Amino acid sequence: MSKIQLCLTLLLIALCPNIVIACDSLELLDGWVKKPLPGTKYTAAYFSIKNNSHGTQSINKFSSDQFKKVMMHSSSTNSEGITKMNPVSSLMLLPSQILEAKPGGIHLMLSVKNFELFNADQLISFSASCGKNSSWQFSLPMKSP
Ligand SMILES: [Cu+2]
Repeated sequence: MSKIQLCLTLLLIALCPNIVIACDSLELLDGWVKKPLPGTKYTAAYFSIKNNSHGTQSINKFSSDQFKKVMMHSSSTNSEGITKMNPVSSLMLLPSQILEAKPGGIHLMLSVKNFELFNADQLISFSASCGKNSSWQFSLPMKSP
């Protein structure tokens, strides 16, 4: 690639607002983890995340050492009032968008290792992955439901 071609390519990347880039500029506004009840295998985490960048951000995985598994789910209620949860493969945030994960909607489903390990107000560390070599760490407090 010539120098001019390289410059043009870089310029194009800089000018294009909808290119998906790394996990940059994600800001946690709020969030919490529901303290698992004794004997339960799953609990959930909720949050508000803002994309402060000029590019679209896409989170394709969450993980936490304090849980066996972290899954992205969305809940929906049909016309008969039955609520179903479906796996979500990625969460997309447009520039300046605030993504709200809340009860009855998008949430993180957490598979519990041992409920006795948790105390109320304990901080749970998460890592969000936005593609190759790009991750973002944040923590959420645990609260009793
Ligand atoms: Cu779920």
